[in-house]
Amino acid sequence: MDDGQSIARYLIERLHAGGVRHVFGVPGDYVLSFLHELEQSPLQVINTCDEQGAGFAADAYARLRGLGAVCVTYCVGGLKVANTTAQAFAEKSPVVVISGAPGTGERVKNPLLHHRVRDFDTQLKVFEQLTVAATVLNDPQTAFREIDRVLTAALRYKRPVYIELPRDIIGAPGLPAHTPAAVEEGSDPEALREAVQEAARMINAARQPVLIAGVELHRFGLQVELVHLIETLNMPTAASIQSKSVLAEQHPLFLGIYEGAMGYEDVRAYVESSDCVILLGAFMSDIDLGIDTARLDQGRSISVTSEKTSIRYHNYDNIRLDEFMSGLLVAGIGRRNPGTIPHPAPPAPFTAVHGQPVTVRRLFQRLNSFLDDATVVIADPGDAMFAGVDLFIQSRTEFLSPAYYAALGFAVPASLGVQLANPKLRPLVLVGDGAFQMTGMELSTIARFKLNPIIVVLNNRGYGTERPLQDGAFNDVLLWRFSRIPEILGAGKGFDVHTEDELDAALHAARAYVDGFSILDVHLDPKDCSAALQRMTASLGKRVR
Ligand SMILES: Cc1ncc(C[n+]2csc(CCOP(=O)(O)OP(=O)(O)O)c2C)c(N)n1
Ligand SMILES: [Mg+2]
Repeated sequence: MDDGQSIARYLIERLHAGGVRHVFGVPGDYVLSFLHELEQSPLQVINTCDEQGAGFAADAYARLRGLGAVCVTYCVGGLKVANTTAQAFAEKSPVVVISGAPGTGERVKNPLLHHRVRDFDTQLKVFEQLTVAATVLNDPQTAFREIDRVLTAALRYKRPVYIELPRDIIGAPGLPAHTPAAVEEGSDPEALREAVQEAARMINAARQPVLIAGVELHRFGLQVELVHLIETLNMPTAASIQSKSVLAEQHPLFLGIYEGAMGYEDVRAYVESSDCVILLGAFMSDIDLGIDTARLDQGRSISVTSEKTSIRYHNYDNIRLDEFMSGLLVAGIGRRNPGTIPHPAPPAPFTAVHGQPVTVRRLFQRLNSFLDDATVVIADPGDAMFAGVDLFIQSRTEFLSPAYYAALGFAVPASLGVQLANPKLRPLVLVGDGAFQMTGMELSTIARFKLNPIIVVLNNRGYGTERPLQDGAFNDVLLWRFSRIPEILGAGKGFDVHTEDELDAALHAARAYVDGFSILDVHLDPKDCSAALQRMTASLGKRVR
């Protein structure tokens, strides 16, 4: 590394080393000089219509590539990504939030510089709550070490971090001859050995052990290791809504999605009658637990995440999930013979009925046969997500959804992040009409960068998920002509879909059209919803009223 390298260049170099190739954001005067540095670098700036779109795109990018970055200006931009950063924190997505800021020299005498809220550190304080590590690079002596510290935390915990760049500092050289800090941090070997042995004893003694594969297996890229482990042990395995697609759903050991009484009864019964539930990388949220209907007993559970390991009622420190998994392989666990286990039924073939209005159930039946290995399903947290949970995910198809934090408006900008993270993938975006009205304008960014996701708008004329809980005019939205958005943008193709045969034709045409995005306006009865949403609102409705 060159002596005298600037703080901006070092940050860019470390992002690049972490796998980042695109930085999403919106410019502003406090961050212009950093954006200029980015433009001179191998990283590409993807400027979006709105910062929230940039934040969601970076979140999806990070979920696929292991690190993402969003770059915004001070407060007016930064505070707009507070929500997307909160989601990245809650759902374990390592996004680096980079914000420009007034220069240190500009702050003396405490002037009322534009974009300032209360104090100069107001935005920092907000992001300290939303990230695992936050820093202001206001000292060239410590800047490189600070960059190493926060990036290491993002990779270690798969959570967002915050880096504030006072604009008069970023061109300054950091300490010469700095060596980047190592990221790898192994388990405590004694703790690992004892935890693995205890787990092995418990599994061997169990009548019906079962594994729940959690979202961290996706974030840490441990899917291949998971398959190896369950095939070696012959262990029946469920996923949660958050981790859907972590295991191919046609795998013979796959039980289905476990979500308490919200999911399928045979999966619930199998998991809840187990005397040893092995949770790997699973953070079970209320939605994952079927809004309090799940019955998982800590006294018969082994739970290992990157943050915490517990076996029954006691905890171990400093255990890495990947090392625990490889430990189990050689711990003398007897191969199981689970006999007949629940398994999701493969989708029924779909034949379009001419002139038949599309229903949610039939839409998803049709979408099942649309998925292939190059598809990433991105579901927004309305009925798109609930119905999407019942999609049958074959082999390596990815399913992305903010199933825990559940911020509406994720899916369209996420497709921007996904396709830049991996251009071989073609996103299938499932989004409600309400959610589309929040962030759908990022189609404009998608058009500018010539990407080609297929957007399916579930148009039920409003906030359908809310209607069964408490209906009112506040759940209505204006009926947009979604299929005509390509006319405004001068790009893409639109399809107006009322019937099953129109749906079929539109999906065929969308798949064949690869030069831009497609948007399908799928008209649904406002009272129609998926079976999964009916199960969810039946549980949640009791809480709301
Ligand atoms: C940012 C945000 N605001 C509000 C909510 C609360 N909310 C959850 S579902 C929903 C309705 C979504 O409507 P739409 O996108 O049309 O999907 P639908 O429920 O009709 O399938 C709302 C408002 C939320 N989850 N996120
Ligand atoms: Mg809707």
